[in-house]
Amino acid sequence: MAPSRDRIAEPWGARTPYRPGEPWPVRVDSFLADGVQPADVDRWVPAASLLHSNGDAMDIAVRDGRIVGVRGRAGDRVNRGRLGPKDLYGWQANSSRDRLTEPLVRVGGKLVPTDWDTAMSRIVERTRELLDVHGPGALGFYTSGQLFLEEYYTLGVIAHAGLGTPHLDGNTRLCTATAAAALKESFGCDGQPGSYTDIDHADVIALFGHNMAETQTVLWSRVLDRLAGTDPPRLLCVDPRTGPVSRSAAVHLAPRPGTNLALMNGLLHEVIAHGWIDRDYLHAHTVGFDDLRAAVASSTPEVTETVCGVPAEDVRRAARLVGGARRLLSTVLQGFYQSHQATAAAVQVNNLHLLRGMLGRPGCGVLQMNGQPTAENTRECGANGDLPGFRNWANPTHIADLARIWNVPPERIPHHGPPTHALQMMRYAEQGSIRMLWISGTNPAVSLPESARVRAVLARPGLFTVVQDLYLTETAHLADVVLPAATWGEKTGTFTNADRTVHLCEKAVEPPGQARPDLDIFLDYATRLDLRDRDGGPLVAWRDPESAYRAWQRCSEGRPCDYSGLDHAVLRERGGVQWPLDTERLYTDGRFFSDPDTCESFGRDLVTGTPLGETAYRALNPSGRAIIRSAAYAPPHEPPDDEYPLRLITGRTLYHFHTRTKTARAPQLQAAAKEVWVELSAADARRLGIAEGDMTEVATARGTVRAAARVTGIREGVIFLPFHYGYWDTPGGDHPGGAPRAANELTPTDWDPVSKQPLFKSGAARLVRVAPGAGPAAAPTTAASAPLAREVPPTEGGRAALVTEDLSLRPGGSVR
Ligand SMILES: Nc1nc2c(c(=O)[nH]1)N[C@H]1C(S)=C(S)[C@@H](COP(=O)(O)OP(=O)(O)OC[C@H]3O[C@@H](n4cnc5c(=O)[nH]c(N)nc54)[C@H](O)[C@@H]3O)O[C@H]1N2
Ligand SMILES: Nc1nc2c(c(=O)[nH]1)N[C@H]1C(S)=C(S)[C@@H](COP(=O)(O)OP(=O)(O)OC[C@H]3O[C@@H](n4cnc5c(=O)[nH]c(N)nc54)[C@H](O)[C@@H]3O)O[C@H]1N2
Ligand SMILES: [Mo]
Repeated sequence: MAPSRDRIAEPWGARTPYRPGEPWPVRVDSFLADGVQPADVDRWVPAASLLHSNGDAMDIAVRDGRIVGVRGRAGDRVNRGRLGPKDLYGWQANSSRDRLTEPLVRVGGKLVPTDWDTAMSRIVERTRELLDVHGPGALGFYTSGQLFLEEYYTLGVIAHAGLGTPHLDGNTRLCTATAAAALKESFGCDGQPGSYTDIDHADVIALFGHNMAETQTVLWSRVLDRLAGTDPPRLLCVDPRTGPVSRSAAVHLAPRPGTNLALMNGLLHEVIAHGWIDRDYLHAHTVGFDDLRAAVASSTPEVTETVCGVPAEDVRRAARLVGGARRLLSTVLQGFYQSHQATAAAVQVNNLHLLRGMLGRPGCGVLQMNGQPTAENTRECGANGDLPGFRNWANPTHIADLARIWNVPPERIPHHGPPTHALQMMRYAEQGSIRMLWISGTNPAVSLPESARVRAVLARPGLFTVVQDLYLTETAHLADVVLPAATWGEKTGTFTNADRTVHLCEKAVEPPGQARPDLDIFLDYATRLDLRDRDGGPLVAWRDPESAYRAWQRCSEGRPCDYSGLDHAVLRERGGVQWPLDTERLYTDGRFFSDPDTCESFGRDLVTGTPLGETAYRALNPSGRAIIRSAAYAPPHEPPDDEYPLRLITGRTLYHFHTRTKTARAPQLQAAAKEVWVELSAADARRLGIAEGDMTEVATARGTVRAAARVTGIREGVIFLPFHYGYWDTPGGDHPGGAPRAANELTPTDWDPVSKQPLFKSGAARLVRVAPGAGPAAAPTTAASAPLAREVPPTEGGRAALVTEDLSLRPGGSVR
């Protein structure tokens, strides 16, 4: 019998140490429902995880037509059998009794059950009416980073080629818009340069605003296994909080929130001043170095200390670490992306690699991370507003190419300006020009900034809202039509993780009641609208996941994200495979997708976000080099003052996913982090007279939230709120007395000018104690929310959370 382990208490499982350049050993994690033995399982159905962007390959255990557990796939390049806590326990949410099983429509102010025909007819009638009277600009679509590639591609074709509306975006705007923008600015095109296998080779790994231990637990296990082996890498952690990442780091920089660009400029200043740069690489493969050198000339460690609140000596140590690396891997995530100079700061990480000539070789990679599982596909397929295949809306040849593939007139495809971003769509809905908003796979009433305003917009009588979800969420509650969707395990589709690994995720069981796959819903809409191409044929000519995928393969062919070699048969046989077929790393030859005729974007001004245009781009970069873009630091928009003296940041905990619609319905996960808390430093706790567990009120200019205090190692002057806890009861049933607890009651409507990603990680706040606590806060003790106080009981899952970890298998030995 393989050993078992409580993976709530020990989220990263057993160590399997390895040395640089060795393959990561296999460890197969599995978790089956109570009383079910492996021999009881009828079928194992191949899938991959949909609760983060790591793309962990797994098989779903099916018994009597029901999901009864999961097991990691040993042979897969991404996880080699490992699964994280959300993967292991999260599937239980599928069979929650409160799944939506029939469509709902609003009648006399109330949502009442109906049939599909009635619900779809309402949507189609409203669409036609709006098209006739107001044109396509009255229609908006707000989708997700959690559906499948086939679904995004279909929705994108409907919106762009069928209806002709520019108002299509994903919640990826809140998530990975900056990753895409930073890649476009530096390399001319989206597309992840690095590979997860860079962890196997790197001697220095730098994490910029990325709490990998909690948000990509399996990737963090890979790092831990390198750290436990011979010749371990050294880590740089840039995060105002402490946690497993900072504790494992050789250097931890805890900057003031919102000063990332100043910090990066300081690091680059040191790297350049010490000549830790690869002149040959710079000369052969880049443009813009002189501008960068000038831009960071005054960013000495002392200046950096003043702005960022990080000791000058630590800046020097960090610069020595990255400047002396032989194989440097960097990862970037929300600590950088959800800030006011997000793209400008993320681009400096790319610059660090360009300066050092560290790209396209084993161990030398940048991972401008994704967050959501399928965010990559939202971007590739153009459901984030961009055009599919990373095509450039400002390049008429790209538009003509798409028009040919879709067989529509080029003028049908909206391309007269940048696509409408999510917060702008909300603004149009508020002003009344968007009159129908179709929301799929996202819960904006909780996840968009300034919740009070979002609720008001979604509830506006003039706005017809469609919500397509699994549950009656806070958002669905405000809808005019609610469509019950099938989800992971109940439908087949393809998706791509943060390192370009594509997985086929197959249907294991039937969806509950009348719930339907998102693909079927979009196809039904296209059919009912009778969308046609220019020869009168059906615009959307595919009928199922397989034919939708083939259509996407044709659309992506010849573009950087070329799926043409990745047939379903290949994915079935091999598990995870990277695009383009078997390309471990992009840019191995120092050639980029940045040639003016190829590139996805002609670039933007990093300070204002203004598109720079083709002429300027051709002059700057005529021949496909990487672009070194620089920018001066500017202070955050809402600095602390007397009334709001603290800096509020928001984010995640290991056990929950976003608005918890799935994780609150998985008992082990919900029990591990039952209720909202606020993290503060010991110094602030003393000053404010707050003790562990005390009930506090957090206030900003937007609103207030009640949360129990957790005193942690966070930077003084900074407080942290997890954003998982909605304003409305979920089956967790744990909302205390109706006091607001959602982080986004507090956040501002504001965004990075280049990527248009909202600023969830800055803002001024006040914290006061309102009542003594009845015990410690319900915050996990295992990671960044670990208490300073020793008497807090550790977070454990007990018997119900025991997971089998099999270390006896070899890669290939257990693939299905
Ligand atoms: N457990 C779990 N895993 C998840 C998710 C989840 O909800 N739960 N969601 C997935 C998704 S969609 C995403 S986008 C990713 C997000 O993954 P991460 O980006 O790792 O998660 P966050 O908690 O949003 O933010 C990361 C860190 O940024 C730090 N930070 C805040 N402000 C600043 C700043 O100004 N500068 C710097 N340098 N750091 C700062 C915070 O202290 C925090 O530790 O996680 C994915 N994985
Ligand atoms: N304050 C603050 N706010 C944030 C962030 C932060 O760090 N701080 N992070 C931002 C980030 S990075 C992200 S990614 C967003 C996430 O924000 P959301 O996307 O709003 O959060 P989720 O809870 O994942 O919502 C996904 C919804 O889709 C449903 N769903 C799941 N699977 C399917 C399916 O197959 N089909 C359909 N139709 N529906 C499905 C779920 O039930 C759920 O209601 O939040 C953002 N908001
Ligand atoms: Mo995200």
